[in-house]
Amino acid sequence: MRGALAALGGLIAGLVALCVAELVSAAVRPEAGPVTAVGGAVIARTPAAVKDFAVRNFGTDDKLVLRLGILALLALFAMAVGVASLRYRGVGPAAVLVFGAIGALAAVERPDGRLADALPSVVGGLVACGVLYLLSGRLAFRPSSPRDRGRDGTTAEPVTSAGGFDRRGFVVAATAAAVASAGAGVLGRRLNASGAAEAAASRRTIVLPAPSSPAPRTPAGAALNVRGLAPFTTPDKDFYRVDTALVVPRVDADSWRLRIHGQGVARPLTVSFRDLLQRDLVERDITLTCVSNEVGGPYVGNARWIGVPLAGLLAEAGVRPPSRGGPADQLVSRSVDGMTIGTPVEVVMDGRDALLAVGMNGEPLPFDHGFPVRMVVPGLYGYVSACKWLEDLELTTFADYDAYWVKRSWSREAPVKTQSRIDTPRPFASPKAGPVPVAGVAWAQHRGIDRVEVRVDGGEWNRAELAAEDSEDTWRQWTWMWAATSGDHTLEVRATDRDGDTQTDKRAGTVPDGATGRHSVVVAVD
Ligand SMILES: Nc1nc2c(c(=O)[nH]1)N[C@H]1C(S)=C(S)[C@@H](COP(=O)(O)O)O[C@H]1N2
Ligand SMILES: [Mo]
Repeated sequence: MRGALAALGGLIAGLVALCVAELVSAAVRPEAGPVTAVGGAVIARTPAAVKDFAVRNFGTDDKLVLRLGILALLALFAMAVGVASLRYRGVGPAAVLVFGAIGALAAVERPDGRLADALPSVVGGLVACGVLYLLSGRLAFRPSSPRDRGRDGTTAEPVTSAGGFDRRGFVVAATAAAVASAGAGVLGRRLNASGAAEAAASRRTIVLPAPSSPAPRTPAGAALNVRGLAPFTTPDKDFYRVDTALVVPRVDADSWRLRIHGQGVARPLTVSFRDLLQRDLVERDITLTCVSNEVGGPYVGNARWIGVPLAGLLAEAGVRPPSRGGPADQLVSRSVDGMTIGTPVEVVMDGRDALLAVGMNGEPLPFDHGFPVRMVVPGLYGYVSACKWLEDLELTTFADYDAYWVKRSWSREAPVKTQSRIDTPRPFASPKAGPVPVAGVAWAQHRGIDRVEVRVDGGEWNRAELAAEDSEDTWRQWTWMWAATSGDHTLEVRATDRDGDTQTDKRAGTVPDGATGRHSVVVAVD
């Protein structure tokens, strides 16, 4: 009984710590909360292969899994600490302080951490420390006191394993602590949500001006009508999301600024969101791909972006690419949450539609996809080009600086590899014998897709029918009518890009610069 109450006391102290920290984080910033901070520290230390595993197996849920994992561990520790402090009253508070210190360190050492970020964990830890001390005091055996004695001087309650401590006092104190901390937690949540609400309001008031260079009209034949095939334009809600942010940054567009500075920047610039909207905007269809996309995987999507051409802005700042004598070969984009992404200056300025995007599929960027401003560079994987929640552009060199992912075993430069995917039939589908449409997408951004071929059971390659090309920066749908015979069959696809390079069949993992190999699907025809 006493042990169970002690464990409960530990749990309540843990709850107090988290709720108080949530409240304090509302005054500092949501990202400084201990669970978020520790989660961030775990993410920052995760080896590329494990992170890739998490992205693959939990997808966008990987962050929820991490959060729940941290909470479960914390709950276990809290109960153990509660029990331990029965015997040694100092253990509990000491352990709570250690946890507080871990949270505080994790918050401060975030890429954009400040000293104030330690506050949520420190205050939460201190309050929890006091609560645990109080609770474990109620559970200590008390020497008999006059209040416990009957009128005749004998003890009213014999001191047994179930008694002899202040059970009622424990229950009262524990309940009070739980209720008060829950109140603090709810208030903290509310306050954190209201900061987000302001950002959401700033997003709602934005009216994107008409682009001075609209996207060329998508050819009628660019979208095939085959059931099960990914749509040519990926709706925002279905667009994959890959990032390290445990709390999606909610930036207020009204106070947002972008700084452009660094080596060879003759005229450093600071621009506001309004400044950006007053410039000539271009609108382009561009397919974005993640380097963590396995062969056949889902981390690729095509959207219609609106933005400011990056090359023009850099030229205004006096930047010259290396081929014209500029000293900087790397453009480092930095986000409000401290992410750093390095892109070759030469590529950004070679004439392709490298954008500071402000709109996605006709709307301001969704928060998940980088509101208010992100980069999009056709032909490069997202981790070397597509910085979301952008706030700083620094011109430097690859020799001088390694960006976030490069420090974690990914390549410095990473053009998108030519790839193709079978969307239908699905793996292990069982279509009826006869004509079965096989269809999917293929991409080789900034080179373009030249042809797609399909084969069955390792036989002859058959030319698939390609949808009309929208641009060389977008994926292309393809379809092939298969005369399916009953039995188990393997369908396999390969694409060839405009450089004449056909996808290799050599399997390679995603680390360090993107997966290779051919997508295949096994089906059981009826
Ligand atoms: N700030 C920030 N930007 C980021 C990332 C990130 O973790 N943080 N991830 C990059 C990666 S790896 C990819 S593939 C793209 C994904 O963009 P999306 O989530 O809008 O699809 O964003 C890039 N930009
Ligand atoms: Mo990525």
